[in-house]
Amino acid sequence: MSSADAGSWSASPLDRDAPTYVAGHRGLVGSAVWRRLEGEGFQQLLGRTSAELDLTDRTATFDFFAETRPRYVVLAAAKVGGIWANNTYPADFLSVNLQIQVNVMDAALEAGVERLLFLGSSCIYPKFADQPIHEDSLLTGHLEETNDAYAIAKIAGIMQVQATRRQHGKPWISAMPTNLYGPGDNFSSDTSHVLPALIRRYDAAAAAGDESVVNWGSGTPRREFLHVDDMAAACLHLMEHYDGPQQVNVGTGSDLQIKEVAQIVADVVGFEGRTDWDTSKPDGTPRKLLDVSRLAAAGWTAGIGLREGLEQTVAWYREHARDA
Ligand code: GFB
Repeated sequence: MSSADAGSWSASPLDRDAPTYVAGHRGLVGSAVWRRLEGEGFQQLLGRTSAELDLTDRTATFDFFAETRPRYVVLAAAKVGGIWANNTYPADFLSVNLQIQVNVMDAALEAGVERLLFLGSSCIYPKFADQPIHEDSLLTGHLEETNDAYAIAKIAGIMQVQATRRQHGKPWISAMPTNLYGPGDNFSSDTSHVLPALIRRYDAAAAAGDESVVNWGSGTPRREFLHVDDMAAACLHLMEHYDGPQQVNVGTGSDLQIKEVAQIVADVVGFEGRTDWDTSKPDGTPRKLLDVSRLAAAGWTAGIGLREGLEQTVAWYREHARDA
């Protein structure tokens, strides 16, 4: 996969009056992108819920593009989940994500979409990649087993962007976010990522006056967490400044151990009891800190600190999702 061509960076503003489709606009990332674009004055945002448009339905997807003719697309629609969901339903994660990506990108090509941003995940990189992980690490080693199927789907998406650039000359791009969190996340206890799971667990334990909680794994893996509003800002920055085949990492540049993160969540929700660890649950990859120097050199860095972001997310959870 081409890594030698790191692309070019220059200001190339998007037209705020152009029809712009946010695929997955009800999800964690898509809803944040929608808010960001709305705030930036985009006048013709297009969104469809999965009930209105099933993106695994190729004919329906092509019909939607033919009808609405978007000029720009942010491809944030995906089947996502935490370590347990990825490990338990690998065939679904592979198949559904491949179908969504292929249908949206093929339909976007046929409809003449000018600029498209494909969103992947930091799990595309090898399990034991050098840290922090540079974009050049892609396909240099074996993947982490708990999410290899999802990762392969995302790698295929990067390749479809690169192939479309090569064969059709489209300036489409890909971004690879680190672990994301924020308002609108999935807070279910089994299928969610670690932060929403910890928020739900510690918040419930604090409310019930429990003495202890049990988290998954050893607590020793390290993870990097980016607030989804920062991610949305990075998406727009990339679409307006980047043109190249290589995927661009998006993160904060720093990580911490899961047990440290758990302590912060406990503090934020006001839980003062004990934390135990269930080591029969998988740890996943030991570390995946992204090298974000390319994006930083192009003038974008994350602005929301983890504690601040968590306080805001806990407030959102209590208002919107706790009783769901
Ligand atoms: O966020 P998470 O599910 O995903 O888990 P990954 C991160 C770490 O938190 C793992 C631990 O070491 C988990 O064992 N953990 C502790 C918990 N308690 C919990 C809990 O209650 N729930 C969860 N979910 N984790 C995912 C990939 O990997 O990251 C996806 O499976 C995707 O493909 C996503 O790339 C961003 O960071 O391990």
